[in-house]
Amino acid sequence: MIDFNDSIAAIATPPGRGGIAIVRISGPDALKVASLITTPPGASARPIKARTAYFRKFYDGPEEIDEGVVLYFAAPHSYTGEDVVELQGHGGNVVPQRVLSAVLKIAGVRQAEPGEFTRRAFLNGKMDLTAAEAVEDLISAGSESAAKAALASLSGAFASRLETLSAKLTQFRVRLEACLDFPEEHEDFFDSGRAATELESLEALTRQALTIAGQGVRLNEGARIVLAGQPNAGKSSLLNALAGSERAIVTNIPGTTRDVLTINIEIGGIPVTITDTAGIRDRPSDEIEAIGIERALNELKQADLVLLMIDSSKPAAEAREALAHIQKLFDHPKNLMVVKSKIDLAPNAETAELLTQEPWSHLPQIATSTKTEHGLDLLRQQLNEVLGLIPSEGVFSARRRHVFELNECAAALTRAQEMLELGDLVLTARELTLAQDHLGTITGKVTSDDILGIIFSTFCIGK
Ligand SMILES: Nc1nc2c(ncn2[C@@H]2O[C@H](COP(=O)(O)OP(=O)(O)OP(=O)(O)O)[C@@H](O)[C@H]2O)c(=O)[nH]1
Ligand SMILES: [Mg+2]
Repeated sequence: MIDFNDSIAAIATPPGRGGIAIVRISGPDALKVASLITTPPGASARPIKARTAYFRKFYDGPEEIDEGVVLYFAAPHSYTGEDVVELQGHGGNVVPQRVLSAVLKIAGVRQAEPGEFTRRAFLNGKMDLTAAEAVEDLISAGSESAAKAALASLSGAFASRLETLSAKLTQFRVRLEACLDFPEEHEDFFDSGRAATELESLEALTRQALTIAGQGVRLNEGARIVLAGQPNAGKSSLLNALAGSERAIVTNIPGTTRDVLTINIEIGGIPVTITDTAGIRDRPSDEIEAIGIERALNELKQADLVLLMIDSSKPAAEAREALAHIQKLFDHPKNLMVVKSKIDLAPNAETAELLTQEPWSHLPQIATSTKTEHGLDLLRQQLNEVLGLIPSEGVFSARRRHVFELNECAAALTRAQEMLELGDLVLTARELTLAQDHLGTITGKVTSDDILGIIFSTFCIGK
C-alpha cells in the first residue's frame, strides 16, 4: 500500500551524459526540500513562489554540489496533484545522483518506486487509468504512429469512448431496474423489441472499441509476423530483404537456419517484428535442426500473422507438406498468407495448379522474388492491410489488458441479450452489471490494488 504522507524523489531524466538532469520531488515535504537544498548552512531561506523559475545553487549540507533552476508546482496544480518540486541541474552520471542523494537525506523523503508519480496522479484523480498507461506508452513509443496513438489516449480519446459506452449502459440499467420495480409501466420498452435493439447496438459499440483497441495494442507492441515453410523456400532471404540488410545466413543448403531470429522493422510507420525460423520438414538432418523445428512451431503459435513461403519452382509435394504442418498446428489457420517465392525461376506447373485449388484459393497469395525484388512493395502493403495496421482515424494506444476486458464486456452483453430473449430480466441486469464492471476496470473506476501494482510496476522510475 502506498503511504501518501511521505514525499518521493527520483531523477526524471534518462541516465547518461546530457546537458540537463531533473530531480523531481512530490509530496507534502517538496517545498521544504527545495528550500533546504537551495539554502547554505547559516543563511536564511529565501521564499520560493509557485510556477516561478529561480536560479539557485544546490547544497548537500555545507557543500555546494550543483546549480540550476528550481521550479515549484503547488498542489493540486501539478502532475501528481501534490506539491511538486523540480531541481533542474547538470546532467551526467555523477551530479544528478549527488543531488538526489542530498534530497533523500532529508527526513520524510524516500526514493520513488517505478511509476509512483503517475500512480499518485491517478489516485489523486488527475487522470484515469487509460491516460496513466498512455504516459508510459508515449515514453516507450517505437514509432510516430504509436506516439500519436499514445497521445490520443493521454488526452482521453479512449476514456471518453468508454465513458459514452458506460453512460449508455447505465441508462439501460436504470430502465431495467425501473421495470423490475414497476413492471406494468415499462412493458412497452421490452415488448416492442426496443430493449433488444438497444442492447444489440451496445454490443456493436463495444466491438468497435475492441477493434480499435486491438489496433492500439499492435501499434504499441508491434505485430508479430513469423516466416514458415520448407527448408530452402527462401525465408531468410525474405527476412533480409524486408530488413534491408543481411541479418540471416542464406545458403542453398536446406536446413541453414537452425535458431529463431527476430528483427524489428517498421512497415509504413508501424513497428513490426519478423521472425525467421528453421524450415519445417518431417525428417530433420540432425538433432540441432530438430530442436530448431520445435522452436519454429512454438513461434508460429504466437504469431499475429504467418507468412507461409512456397518455392514456386519446386514440386507440389513441398507445398502440400508445408500446409500440412500448419494445419497440424491450427484447426482454422486464420492469419495465414501465402508468399510464393523465387518467381524469377521457371515455375513448377503442378505447384501453380495446386495453389488455385481449395483451400489455397481462399488464402491471400503474393508472388515474390528476392532476386529481382518483384512483389516486395506489394507484400509490405498487404501486410499492413491484413494486420489492420493502417491506423484508422481516432486510433488510441491500448494494452492487452484493455482488449481482454472489452472482450469480457462484449461477452457479458451477448449473454444479457440471451437472458432478455428468455424474458429473465433479473439475469439480464446481472450481466449488465458485469459488463459495466469490465469497462470500469479499464479506466480504473473499478479497481483493486493488485491491478494497480502490476500496471505501475512496469513504469520507469521518475515517472
Ligand atoms: N532465384 C532465386 N533464388 C532465391 C530467391 N530467394 C532465395 N533464393 C535462394 O534460395 C536458397 C535458400 O534461401 P534461404 O533464404 O536460405 O532459404 P530458407 O527458407 O531460409 O532455408 P532454411 O533456412 O534452410 O529453412 C538460397 O540459395 C537463396 O539464394 C529468389 O527470389 N530467387
Ligand atoms: Mg533460413
